Amino acid sequence: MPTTLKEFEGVFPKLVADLKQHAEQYNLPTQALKWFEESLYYNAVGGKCNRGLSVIDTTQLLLGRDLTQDEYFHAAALGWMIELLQAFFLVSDDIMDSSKTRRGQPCWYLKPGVGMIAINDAFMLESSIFILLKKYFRSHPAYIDLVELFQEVAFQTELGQTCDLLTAPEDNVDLDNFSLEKYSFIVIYKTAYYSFYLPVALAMHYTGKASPENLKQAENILIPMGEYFQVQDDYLDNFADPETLGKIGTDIQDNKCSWLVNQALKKVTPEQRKVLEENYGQKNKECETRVKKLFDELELEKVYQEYEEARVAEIRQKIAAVDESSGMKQEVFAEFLRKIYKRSK
Ligand code: DMA
Ligand code: MG
Ligand code: MG
Ligand code: MG
Repeated sequence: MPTTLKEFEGVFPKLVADLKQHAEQYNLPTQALKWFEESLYYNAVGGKCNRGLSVIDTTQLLLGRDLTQDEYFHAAALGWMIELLQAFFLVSDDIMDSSKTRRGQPCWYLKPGVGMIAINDAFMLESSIFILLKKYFRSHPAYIDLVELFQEVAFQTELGQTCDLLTAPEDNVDLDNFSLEKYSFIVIYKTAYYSFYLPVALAMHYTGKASPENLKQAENILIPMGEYFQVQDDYLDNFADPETLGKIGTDIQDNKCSWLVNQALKKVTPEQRKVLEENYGQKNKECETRVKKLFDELELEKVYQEYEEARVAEIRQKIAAVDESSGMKQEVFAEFLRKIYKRSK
């Protein structure tokens, strides 16, 4: 049975207490300690936690049995470390994307009294990962692999964010700059590694099943799954109800090389392309509305639904071809796919 969000969230207060205790050794002022705690709860909790939950589910599937209390805690701790990594990325991503809301509340940097302190808070969220890793995994045989994995995946994500931002200059809208090749690079790096490969790879290291072959096999399935997930994110940015999604879309105004604009460019007439040239990437509500209207005219919703079915069929085929003799389990990937298929938030 997959674990529940409630059970997973039940572990977080213990980890916050650990982090506070670690900080307290430096006798920092109470105000700073409270600030750190508030940032941890505000930024790491309140999402779907698919990444964190997947570490636990994968650990259970790889061991082929229920987890002991101690194993559950350790798998959950690794899961929360991904959620902390995600919090670090989201706090900074929302500043860079000029977003307004996240998980149904104001973005952290927009909270009164926070502002650009959020940048330092993002760094603290990242550092928290390594404090917890050391506390709970220092004597685990895979300790150094776990540390290196977090460091490498963080670097990969930052590379993706670099390309995401560089293909979306604020002052220069040039549709020729976009392409599906660039898009694919951006989303594999900014999203797929940390959201899909990382949870499964962590569970593989934790359970001692991280042979190079198993890791490669996992990567071959999880990277396409992560690409599909970011296509969903781009689709929802424009087509979802912000109430349900918990965030207000920014991709059109931000001039992003999103999946939708790339699909639009494949279908536009010269006149429609002109509309896109004049209205995409403008920090202006009317221009945004005009682009949204064009996306409707081009029936991008339908294009998306076709993409979704084709992509999911492909991923299912890859899953069915996984050789289980080396200890890998098809269900690891099937369960992950189930969590995101046809998601609306
Ligand atoms: C998400 O890209 C990537 C990272 C590393 C946070 P995004 O800006 O499309 O995410 P969101 O739509 O959640 O702001
Ligand atoms: Mg964003
Ligand atoms: Mg972004
Ligand atoms: Mg997005």
